Amino acid sequence: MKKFVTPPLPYAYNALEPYIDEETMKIHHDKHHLAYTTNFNKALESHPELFEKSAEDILRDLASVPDDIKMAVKNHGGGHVHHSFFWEIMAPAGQGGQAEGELLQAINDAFGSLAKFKEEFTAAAMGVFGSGWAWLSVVDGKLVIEKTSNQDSPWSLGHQAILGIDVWEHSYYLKYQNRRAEFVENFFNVINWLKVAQNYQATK
Ligand code: MN3
Repeated sequence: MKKFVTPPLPYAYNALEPYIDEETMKIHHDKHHLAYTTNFNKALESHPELFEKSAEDILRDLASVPDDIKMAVKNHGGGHVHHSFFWEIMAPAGQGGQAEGELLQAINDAFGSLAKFKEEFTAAAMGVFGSGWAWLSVVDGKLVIEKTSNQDSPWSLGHQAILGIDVWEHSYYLKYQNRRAEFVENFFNVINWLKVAQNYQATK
């Protein structure tokens, strides 16, 4: 039977230093993400036909997931999909390129400027109460910033996330303790804009 696997990081654990530290990346990927994937698989064991779908498609059609596993799929399937996505939209500082071309145009159209986008995205990330994510998503062809709690998913809303930041404390606490603002500020140094641009093109 097919099972979902935790994809390896596309760079070394220490590749995002000094902005995101090696120890955090190890625990975040090897422990937290792995636990989501393991528990997602466990939840699906009683309904193995769901292994035929992609994890993203399962989240997109959460309504059709049987009630007895719906909550586990939402939490752990969400955790698995979100983290797989998150590793990809980051890159070592200086290697992720810049927002440019059509993506930059869309950001300017939606938010006025890249600086304004950064401001609004930061406010959203800071505004997540407790654990959750802030996202840059395409909704009805337009870029929007949104927040989700826990592992609730833009995929389940029919939205197409192109960038996201994990603001669960496990994402930053070792290095930044309670200073989420500093973590969010530093996250901008490791955004993989090349990947975000690909994600944006894929929504068309
Ligand atoms: Mn996380």
